[in-house]
Formats: sequence, C-alpha cells, structure tokens
Amino acid sequence: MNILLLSMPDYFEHMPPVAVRMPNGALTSLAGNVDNHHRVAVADLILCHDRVRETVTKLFHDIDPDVLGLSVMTFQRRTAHSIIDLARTLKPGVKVVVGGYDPSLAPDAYQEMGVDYIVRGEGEVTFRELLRALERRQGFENICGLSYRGDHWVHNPARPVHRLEDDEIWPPNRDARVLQGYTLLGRQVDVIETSRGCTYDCSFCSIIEMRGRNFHTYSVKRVLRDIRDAREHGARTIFLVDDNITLNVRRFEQLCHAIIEAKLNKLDYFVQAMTSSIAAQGETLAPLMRRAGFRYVFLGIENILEGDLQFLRAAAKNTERGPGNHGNSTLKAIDCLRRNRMYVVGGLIVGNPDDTRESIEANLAFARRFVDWPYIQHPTPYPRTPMTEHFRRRGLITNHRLEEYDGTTAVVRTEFIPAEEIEYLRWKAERWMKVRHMPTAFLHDPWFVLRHAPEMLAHTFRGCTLRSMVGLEDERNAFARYQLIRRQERAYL
Ligand code: B12
Ligand code: SF4
Repeated sequence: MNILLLSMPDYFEHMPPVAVRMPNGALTSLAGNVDNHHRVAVADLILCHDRVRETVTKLFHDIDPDVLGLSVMTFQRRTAHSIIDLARTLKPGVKVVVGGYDPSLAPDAYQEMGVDYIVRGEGEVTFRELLRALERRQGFENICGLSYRGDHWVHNPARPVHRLEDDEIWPPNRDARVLQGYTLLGRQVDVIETSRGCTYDCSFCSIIEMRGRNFHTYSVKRVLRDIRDAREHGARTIFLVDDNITLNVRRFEQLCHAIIEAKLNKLDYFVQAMTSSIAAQGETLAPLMRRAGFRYVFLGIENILEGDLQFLRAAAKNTERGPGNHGNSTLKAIDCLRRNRMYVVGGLIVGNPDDTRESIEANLAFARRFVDWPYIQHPTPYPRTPMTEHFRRRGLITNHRLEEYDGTTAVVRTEFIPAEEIEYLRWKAERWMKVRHMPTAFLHDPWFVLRHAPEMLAHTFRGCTLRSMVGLEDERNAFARYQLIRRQERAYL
C-alpha cells in the first residue's frame, strides 16, 4: 500500500520556522515499523508551513496514498481538520488515520472529523497491525489501541506500553522523508529517542494520561546506531526527545561515555532535564554531558514560587535531594550546567490560578537574571490533564479556541489578573531576553546569524515599531498588533 504520513505545520512563539524546523520523531518511527513492502512517505509540514495546500496536493499526486496518517497536537487540531477536508477532495476513498497526543486524549473530537481510524497511545505496532488488517481485509476487533468506525465508533482496549528493552520497536526510517530543510539555528537537526515515559505526575503534563507512570529505555547500542543514522542523513544537531532522560542518571552517564567513545561527540546535543537530578548529580553528570557534545539543556523549572510548584505538582522534581537538602534545586542546577559551559533553556509556567502580578514579575525577573534562553509558557488546559480539571472547576478558562492553545497564548486567567494581561507581561519581558542570547548564537553559527538576524529579530519584535521601542507609543498597541499578526499566522490553509 502507499502510505503518506504528515505532521502539522503549526508552530508556536518559541520555535519560529526561520530558526527551528524540527522533524517529528513519531512519523519516522511509524515508517520504520510497517512491513517493508509498503511504500511510505513522511512529510513534516513545518518545512512548507507557508504553502501547505500546494504541498499536500502535490504529495497526493506523487504518492497516491491509500492511507493518510496525521500526527496531531491539540493546538493543531483545526489545521488537521482542514487537511483531512482537503485530502477528501483530492482522493475521497483514502483511509485517514490520526494519532499523537490530541487524538489519543480527545478521540471524540476526531470522530466528527471524518477520520476512519484513531490510534491511541504508542503507535508503531497498532499501525502495523492496522495496515495488515486493511490489506488482508480482516476485522479490527483484535487490534489494541485502535478506535475505528463501523456502524458506530468502536474503541478497542488500550495497548499496554511497549517495553523498549525487547527490540519490539524497529528503528526509525529516515529514508521515508520526502521534504528537506530541517534546521536548528542553521544546522541540520534530527530527533532521537533513548527512552519513553516518566514516573512523575506534574499536573500540566499530558504524558501520564497518555501512557501511565513508567519508564522504558532503548539499549545504548541501539541509540548509538540511531545517532549514526541521523548523522548519515545529514544531522549536525541532535535533539533528544525523551520525556525525562534524567530519571536514571547512571544510564545517562553511560550514554554520554558511549557517545564520546563512539566519537559521536562532534555533534551538538539538546536535551530536556529535571532540575533535581542535575542539582544532585550534576557534578559528575554535567562535565560528561559537555564532553559528549551537549550544548543546550532545557530545564523544567516550571516556577520559582513554592505555591505554584505545589499547584503544578512539580515540587518533587524541583526539590534538592540528599541529607539536609530540601530547598529548590533550580539555582544549583543552573550553576552546575553553566560552569560546564552549557546553556540553560529555562522552562517556566506563569499565570497559574493564584498568581498575582508580583508573582509573575518575580518569575520573569528570575528568567532575566538566570537563564540563557527563556522558554516561558502559560498553563494550558490540554485534554485530560489534572490541571485542566482544576482550571475548569474554578471557572478560569477564558478561551476555548484550541488553535490558540500553543503555550504562549494565555487562555486562562488567574483569580487576580486577566489572561490578556498575563500574556502581555510575558511578551514584554521575553523579547529582550532572547536578543541577549544572539551574540552567543553568532559565535557558534556566525554565517547563519548574519544571514538571518534581521528575520529573527523581525519575528521576535513583530508588532513593534521604532516608536513603541523608544517609548513614544504605548507598548500595548504593539502587543495588540502582535496578537493580530499571530492570529493571521495560524491560518495555514
Ligand atoms: C520532544 C517534544 C517537543 C519538541 C520536539 C517536537 C517534534 N518536532 O517532534 C519541541 C521542544 C520542539 C516541542 C515543542 C512543543 N511541544 Co512538545 N513535546 C515533546 C515531547 C517531550 C516528546 C515528543 C516525542 O517526540 N516523543 C517521541 C515520539 C515517538 O512519541 P509520540 O510523539 O508520542 O508519538 C507516538 C504516539 O503518540 C503515536 N503517534 C504520534 N503521531 C502519530 C500519527 C499516526 C498516524 C499514528 C498512527 C500514531 C501516532 O505513535 C508514536 C510512536 O509510538 C512530548 C511529550 C511529553 N512527555 O511531554 C511533548 C508534547 C508532545 N509537546 C507538547 C506541546 C504542547 C508542545 C508545544 C505546543 C509547546 C511546548 N510545550 O513546548 C510546542 C509546539 C511545537 C511546534 N510545533 O511548534 C504537548 C502536547 C499536548 C497536547 N495535548 O497537544 C506534549 C505532550 C507535552 C505536554 N505539555 O504534555 N515538543
Ligand atoms: S517530570 Fe516532565 S515528563 Fe515527567 S510528568 Fe513532569 S513534566 Fe511530565
């Protein structure tokens, strides 16, 4: 069969496509796990976000898919709907399958969208079995993790999470990609998984409802093979997409050693990490990470105030461990990473239910002072997270347009401040923090920064004018223009 797999073109504030166009790891993993007589094409639509209709039309013409698969996050749901409508006009009989976080956690929304199958949770084996059933014209009743349309919608039982240790999941297939242009600040980027899952239960995170609290790991040998494969496909930067690689620090250290021994440490690595692990074990881990090529570490700081951390259920992962140590581990983790010449991408969440202007300002001031690149978001009520329920109960959700649930649009208010004001505070502070990092980016990739600095600055300061920047115009006017531009950007088709 001919199979076309698409990821959505929707991007958000911290990932402007001029600087960041990342592949979707799910699609290549799915492509690597179908039986090998199928012809699979993977297209990450972020690579053509400004000509989606033309690209999808051309792909249908070139590939003539029997099956179309879409990977969707919640804020991309509206775009997914438009793409499904387009697909139906291009080839009415194409079988449409959706998967990823949004279809898994809000399957009902997709039933009304004219899809044929919903793959819930991990997709590799479910999708493989679905294709076999389609090919052999068999029933679908034994395929765990699948929802399908008969006379009515049938939701088969969930599929147990995969034990990655058993090689049940075959390696990704990067040859299936049909579009080019992946980049992270000018270097070709690829994504690698070394583990899946997390044992914490932060209230804003979708992962627990998606797969429960567990942690499974690929062997170091397989990970090295995967990194080599990414490098052979042109990658110079690797983004480790693990949910929480720092759950097992000893294993992470082994991985760093293995990367160094395999001489794969000339690549740049990005990773997401938990502050408590870095604070507790960073003295041995951080130097090793640096030697292995790690350059940016996304730290899930979430918030610097204890009350907010309690609300986010993120206190445990941010608390310093060890005898007599019970304080917040953030500063120690940041210090450790910086001493080892790595940059801290500071993940903070502001606008929680009891936040005041002062508590938001305190977090912004912290980011200004301590992080190298701000990654500040607003709490966003994604389907079925405990946090969503909390906001709903307290009547604080003010915006139900899901395409705006991108993390940097405030869609909830606090008990004290309106959503718009929260977003304004973040927007106003964050732009300048980003500019500060430009010289560092320049030293690493001078050619890219020279060529693209005007575009990057134009993105960061869209809505602003010289007058608003020197104080001759109210910045709120600039913010209003920014919001308008952002709304226009969201129309991908
Ligand atoms: C790595 C990551 C990123 C990376 C890379 C994204 C990329 N291009 O792949 C970066 C940092 C760029 C990123 C950004 C964002 N992310 Co993100 N990200 C993740 C993370 C940690 C891992 C995703 C991953 O690659 N997993 C590995 C792959 C193999 O697994 P998978 O994607 O789940 O796919 C499996 C199944 O879902 C299924 N499947 C998926 N697609 C399909 C399609 C078909 C057809 C089928 C059959 C099956 C299927 O099968 C796959 C294999 O088993 C997740 C999860 C988490 N723990 O928080 C969040 C997560 C996906 N991100 C999320 C969000 C909200 C975002 C942002 C909007 C804001 C943010 N929080 O940073 C931005 C938007 C990005 C953009 N497009 O501009 C949310 C999504 C919530 C939701 N309900 O939609 C998650 C779940 C985190 C959370 N908050 O809980 N993200
Ligand atoms: S530690 Fe990270 S991956 Fe784990 S539940 Fe919290 S936010 Fe999600």
